Parts: sequence; structure tokens; C-alpha cells
Amino acid sequence: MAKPLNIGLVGYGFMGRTHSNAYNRVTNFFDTEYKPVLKAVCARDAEKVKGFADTWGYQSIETDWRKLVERKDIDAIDICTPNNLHHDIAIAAAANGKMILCEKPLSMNTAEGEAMCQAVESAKVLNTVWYNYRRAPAVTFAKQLVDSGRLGRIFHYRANFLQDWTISADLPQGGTALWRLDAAAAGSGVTGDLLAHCIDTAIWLNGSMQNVTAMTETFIKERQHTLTGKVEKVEIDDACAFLCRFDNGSLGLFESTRYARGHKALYTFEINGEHASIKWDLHDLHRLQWFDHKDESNLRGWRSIHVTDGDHPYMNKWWVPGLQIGYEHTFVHHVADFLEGVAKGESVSPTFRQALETQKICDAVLSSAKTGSWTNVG
Ligand code: SOE
Repeated sequence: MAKPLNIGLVGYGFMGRTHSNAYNRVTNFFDTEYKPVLKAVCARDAEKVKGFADTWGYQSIETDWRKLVERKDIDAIDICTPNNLHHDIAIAAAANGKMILCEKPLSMNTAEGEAMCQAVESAKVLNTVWYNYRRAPAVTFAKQLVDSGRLGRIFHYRANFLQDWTISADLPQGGTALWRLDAAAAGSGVTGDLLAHCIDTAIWLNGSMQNVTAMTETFIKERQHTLTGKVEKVEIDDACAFLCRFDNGSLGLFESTRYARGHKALYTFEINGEHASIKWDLHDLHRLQWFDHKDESNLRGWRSIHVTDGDHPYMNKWWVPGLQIGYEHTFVHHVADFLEGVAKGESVSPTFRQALETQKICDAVLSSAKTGSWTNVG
């Protein structure tokens, strides 16, 4: 019989649903020593949070996160709130000895993130940040290929995260679902929301970055604010592009926007090495593109690997070879790894400290966009 791990979730938006789904499904597929128990969900609106609790199977509700983090029957706090609450909730949860799973990005900025790292490290509580794309089997497989050295020396790393949902000038900022457009709640725009994913994957696959040079743009300068009802200045970046130099000497090129008409969530990355190249695309997330210069010259070409076989990462837990899985499974994998970490008493990657590196890069990118100069990372 698996041991219970009592979860207290704060926030019930899109991410609250992806995490709750993962907690509910994980032990159907993964044989873990611990089983998540959905003890409580917390949000300000009692009626709505009750509805969420009923839908997903939470045993109780809270309307004040301070009460939730103090509850003796909670083992782990899952933070799914807008970014401006991550810091306070994490610090209080750590002070109460809770394990913490925090949505990305870790924090509003490096200073907050550093304080959060110190809090979990001095309280010695297990911690992780939900950079979920690391656990798409094709991305984990890319990591195995890079680590095996098969690509040889890496020359280039290229990533995009393109969306198109904020093009309309009539879209307001702030409030439920639209807090991502409000700098006071989100900290930044596409840099913290989308490029943070690209950066997390990049430093995982290709190592640390030394310095960056960036440009940002806010195409729609004013929007109605849902909370105040007034037309207010938009302070987030709608688009951001940056160049960087990695510690291993390779060059990086990153672009993100919410103004690429036709693209809903096109996250792609490509790595070019001396012997081989890799490409991945979130719209086709169960495939990894692989080009190997060692192939016979007349047979050389890009292979499209269907990452669904039993010897591909995580895939022996799901259906049979050839049958693919999708987006929500990345969260199930994160929970499965987290539970394995709990059994061993270890935090799983990315830990708060590892996610702080992404935060530092985001800060360097935003600072470089302001000054127009190359900026060293933290
Ligand atoms: C924004 O639209 C968003 O939902 C991000 O917040 C998520 O992190 C990303 O995975 C998909 O897009």
C-alpha cells in the first residue's frame, strides 16, 4: 500500500488543472512508494474553489493560503498562483516545513528567487519548479543523446516560443486568466512566461550561459485593466529576442512573441553539433528529429524518430510501442519523479536553485533590452 503524500494546491487556473490531473493519474501508471492525496485546494472565491475541489477530488477547501500552509495535514504545497505570490507562499510554506512544487517562473525576479532558495535550503524541504517540457519523452531523449556525446562539440542552440493570443488591442490586462499581461502580477511578459521554458531546456541540454544581448517590444502600449476598469500602460514585453554565448562556446538565438499570427504554442529548439543535429517541436512533441553525419553519405538525411518505444524515456509506463502520449503527460512524469525523490529524500530537477539560473538569465535579458548592451548573467 503506497504511503500518502498530502497535497495542498494554491490556485486553480490552467496550471491547477494540469497538476491536479497529474496527481490523479500518476499512480495508475507509475509504481511509486508515495501516492498523492488531494487534501485541500485554496483560492479566494469560496464558491469557485468548491466547484474545482468537487471536479478534481480535493477533500477540502481554504480561501486563505496562510491557513493552508499552516495545516498539519498537508505535506506538500503546490503553488499555481500568478507569479507575484510565489515568493510569499513559498517562504511561508518552507517556514512550516512543507515540501514545495512551484509553477514557473520561480519568481518575479532574481532577488525574490534567491530569498526563496535560501528559505527552502535552510528549512531543508524538498522543492521543484514545474518546467514541464523537460519531461516530454522526446526532450528527455534529446538530453540523453547530448549527454552521450554523440553530437560532439556544440556550435549552435536555437529556440522559439511563438503564440498569437494577444494581438487584439481590445483584450484587457489583469485579473483572472489575463494576469499574464499585467506586469504587477506576472513580472514580465513573454520573457518570464515563454522564454523561461526555452531557457530552462537550453541550460539543461547545453549548460550555462555567460552573457546575452536582447531586444523587447510592447506592441500594444495601453489596455483596459480588468481590476481597475481604467485604460492603463502595458508594462510587459509582448515580444523578446536575444542572442547569447554559452559556457561551452556555442552561440544561442532565442525568440518569443505573442504576435506570431497562426502560432498557438509553437515551442521549437534545434541544436547543431559537430557530428549531429537535433530538432524538437511542441506541436509534434512525440517526435525528435535527428541528423547524423556518420550515416553513409548517400543515405544521410533528417530522421523523424517516433519517441514511443519501450526504450524511450518514460514510454514503458504507458501504452504499447507506437502509441503516443501528449502535453498532460509531461506533468504526470514530473509528479512521478517528484514522488521518487520523496522516497529517497531528494529534490528533483529543476530545484529552486537550478530554476534561479533561468531567473537570472531572464533578468539579464530584460536588463540588456533596456540598456541596449551585452549583459553578463547574474
Ligand atoms: C501562456 O499562454 C502559457 O500557458 C504558459 O504560461 C505556459 O507555461 C506554456 O507552457 C504554454 O503557454
